[in-house]
Amino acid sequence: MSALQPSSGKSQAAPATTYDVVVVGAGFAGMYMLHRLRGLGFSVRVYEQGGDVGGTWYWNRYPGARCDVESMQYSYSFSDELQQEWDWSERYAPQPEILKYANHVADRFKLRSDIQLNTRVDRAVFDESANCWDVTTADGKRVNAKYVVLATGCLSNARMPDIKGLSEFKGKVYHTGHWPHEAVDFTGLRVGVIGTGSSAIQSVPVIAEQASQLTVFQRTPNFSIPARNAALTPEEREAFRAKYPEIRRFAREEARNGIYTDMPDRGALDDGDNERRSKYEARWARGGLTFMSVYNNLAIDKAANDTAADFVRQKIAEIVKDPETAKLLQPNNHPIGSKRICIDTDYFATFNRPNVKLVDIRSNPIEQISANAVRAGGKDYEVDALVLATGFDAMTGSVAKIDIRGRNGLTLNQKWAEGPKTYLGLMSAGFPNLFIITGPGSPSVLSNMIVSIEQHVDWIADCLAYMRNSGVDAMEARKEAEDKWVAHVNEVAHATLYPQANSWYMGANIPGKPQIFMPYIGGVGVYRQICNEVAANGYEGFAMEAAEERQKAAVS
Ligand code: NA7
Repeated sequence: MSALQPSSGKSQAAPATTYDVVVVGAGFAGMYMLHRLRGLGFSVRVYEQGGDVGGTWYWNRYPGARCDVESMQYSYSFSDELQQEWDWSERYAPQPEILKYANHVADRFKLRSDIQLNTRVDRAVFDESANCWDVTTADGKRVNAKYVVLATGCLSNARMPDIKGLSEFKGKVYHTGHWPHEAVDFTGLRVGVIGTGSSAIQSVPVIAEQASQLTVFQRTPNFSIPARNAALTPEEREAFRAKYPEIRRFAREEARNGIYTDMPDRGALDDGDNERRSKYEARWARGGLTFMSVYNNLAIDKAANDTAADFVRQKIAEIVKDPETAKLLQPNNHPIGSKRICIDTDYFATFNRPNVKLVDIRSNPIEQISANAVRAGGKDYEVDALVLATGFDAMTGSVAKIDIRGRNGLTLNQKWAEGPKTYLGLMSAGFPNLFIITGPGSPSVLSNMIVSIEQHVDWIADCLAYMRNSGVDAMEARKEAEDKWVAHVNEVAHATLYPQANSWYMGANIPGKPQIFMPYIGGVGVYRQICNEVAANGYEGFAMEAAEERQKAAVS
């Protein structure tokens, strides 16, 4: 008899439909996973809770939404035809274009027939007697799958803030991560934006152009670098395409964050003040996420980091005319880069507009929301519409929403109660044949996500082919290997300045969430090498159970 205990307590007949693999999510990870597995001849069903493919780009439709990685690099590399034929319009593609690209990929590789939209996976229970997963979707249907791959995304579980009176508000309330499909027009409205992370930093300048009055409620100021977005010319695209083999190789193997850029060979304190300043100026003028690559020690040496942080604080003071507002906008409680750096188009300059006001809710927290106002520091700020740019239950939030039960009925949520534990970010001990793409313990959100997605998908696909070819029925992370990896992830993180910020990397934005640095900060190149070596050594650290052994155990 199986050791699993369905929570309903009722015994159920096995589901009628069986797949080799169920993939949860049809974002960039789920789509490529499907493509690879199909190529290997596996039967696959992808369940997607959204009404179409695209994952995070399906949900995050807020004004000004763009990727913070340049389009030519934030794109699949697995098909040269695809990367040669797709024309990105701008240096940083806007959300509608990225969504169009996702749809193009789904059509071009004929993925749709195996993707079931509008279908949330609610539950996945491992059947130890059969070494397979019993998967239940929200419509109550059940299927069997030998393997489950969670391609649920890291920033996919939008988080509503717990603010008193929010439900009393009479105007429209929007969350940036769950934006309506129809156009939202703020013309003539008084709008309040709560939060000043990347989503707010991108949307505030756009909303300010429409709203009659925009009030931004800021708890923590963030570092932001100009995006310097611009249309891409055909010549620029061609130059990029010609260099694609080297750009992609570098992004995979050498860049820490999966982004092609020049590598720094010295630290910030190795240069004199003038030299350093001119390097920061050059990066500021160039714009973009690679600002942090100007020196090689900004993430590890506080004194070095301070030089970059001071430079950006000074820029904010130069841009923002009102000194008090400028001071409030200058980040001062975390090292630059210890939260994902934001990139913007005119964010700081927006506060020079007469219709934009910044309210510091660090010193005067929001007390409550009423029918038509946000009250902070005893003062009512009247608004007609509210935009919650309050972020996500990142990395683990979407996984946690699924009732996942592994060996002995243990749930993944129970296992991860004190923080996520994985081996290589790919599997968690006690949950055989369950893989996670860009999960906690892998470089994931610290990188160009598509680079990390492709690496994980390729590794998992190769692994499944290996299991099939070697007659392996179940694969599982060994606890010792997992413990060692979790310790390593922590050790590497604590050698940097990252844990000094109350970031969503640390789970710090969710009250009660264990504060553990979740992504692996060792760099995508190093990480890829580790994963490849593990595979080359016969999947070291993973237990493999052969089908024969299970059959023998079943008859004895
Ligand atoms: P973030 O970066 O998590 O930002 C959320 C913002 O919302 C941040 O400024 C928070 O302040 C603020 N926040 C959250 N809850 C509250 C409450 N209850 N009251 C007031 N303010 C609040 O999410 P984003 O969507 O902007 O960006 C996520 C990632 O997407 C980003 O890193 C890019 O990689 C793309 P806090 O900092 O917690 O004081």
